[in-house]
Amino acid sequence: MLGGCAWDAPMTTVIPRSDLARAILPVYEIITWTAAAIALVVFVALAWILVRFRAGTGAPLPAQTPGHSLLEITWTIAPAFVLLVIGIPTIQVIFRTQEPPPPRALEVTVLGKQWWWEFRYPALGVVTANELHLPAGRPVVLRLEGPDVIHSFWVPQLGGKRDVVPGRSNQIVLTADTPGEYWGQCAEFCGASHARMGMRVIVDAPDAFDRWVSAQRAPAVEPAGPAADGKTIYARSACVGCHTIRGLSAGVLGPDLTHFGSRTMVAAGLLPNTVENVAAWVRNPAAFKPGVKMPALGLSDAEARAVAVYLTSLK
Ligand code: HEC
Ligand SMILES: [Cu+2]
Repeated sequence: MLGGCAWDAPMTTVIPRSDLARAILPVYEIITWTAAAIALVVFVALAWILVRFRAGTGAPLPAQTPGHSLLEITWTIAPAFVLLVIGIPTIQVIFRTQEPPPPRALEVTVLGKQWWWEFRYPALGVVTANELHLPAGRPVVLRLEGPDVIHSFWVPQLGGKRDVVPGRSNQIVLTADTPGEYWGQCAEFCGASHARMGMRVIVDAPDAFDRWVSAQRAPAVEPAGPAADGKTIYARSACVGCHTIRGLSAGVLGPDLTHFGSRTMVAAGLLPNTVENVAAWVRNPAAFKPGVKMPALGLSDAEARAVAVYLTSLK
């Protein structure tokens, strides 16, 4: 209960920041308060019965009541009433959360992979990973797909979780309303590093979103100075088989790194995107994520650092 009272809680469900989350919140409140009221009645009654009817050892069997119509009717009707109170708003909101996207909705394909997220904007020609940018005030439809196992897309302040099922396309339709940064997390156990499959959603004001899109569409910057050495090392290492940097490599097993330096975090919300963290990650990814699908490639500290300087320069 004390944990629930934390004020600085980026994964709160009770401060909604999208139309979808605002639609779901009242159901959560109704269920919480109904359950709290019932728990109060049950525990007070239990405590009272325990104290009032306490009998020592050897006390005779109390009077037995075989069948009591009034009691039985009451405890049938009361729960049915509770189910109605919970069920009616729940069903209304379930239909609300399944609405088809409006025609002007921005489409984003969300791919859940062990243990990171890929975001593709087919109409904009943008591919990125782990940080989803959305324009405030515009409806979006997130098409959830996955190549490996079942994951679940969950950004509490933007709405309820929804499973990402291989071979199926689930979708979430929402309009984020407040620019800001929101934390998300895979919410369906998907293997060793499930707990480290986080993400960030960055909701931008519309003009900031347009600027982000043009920056993402631009080709990767040409590095100068130490970053140029990093590029050479990257280009001759196995990195190119798994990662895309447009104009340089076209791997698809790992995140697109064309604009890696524009992301705030490394490895699905795990570490701040600094040269030190990227170098440490490239040296030994498994130290950060058990079971990770990126091997350690035996780069020296100096090589890893040069690669990190290069990658973080790709704004
Ligand atoms: C066998 C495929 C493979 C190879 C080879 C590989 N990677 Fe990766 N890489 C991945 C995968 C998969 C991830 C996602 C890991 C995760 O977050 O769970 C990843 C993640 C990363 C990330 C973090 C990306 C982000 O958005 O957070 C960086 C940076 C990175 N790799 C750099 C490199 C560099 C540099 C090399 C070469 C020295 C390399 N990788 C070689 C598969 C690979
Ligand atoms: Cu998971």
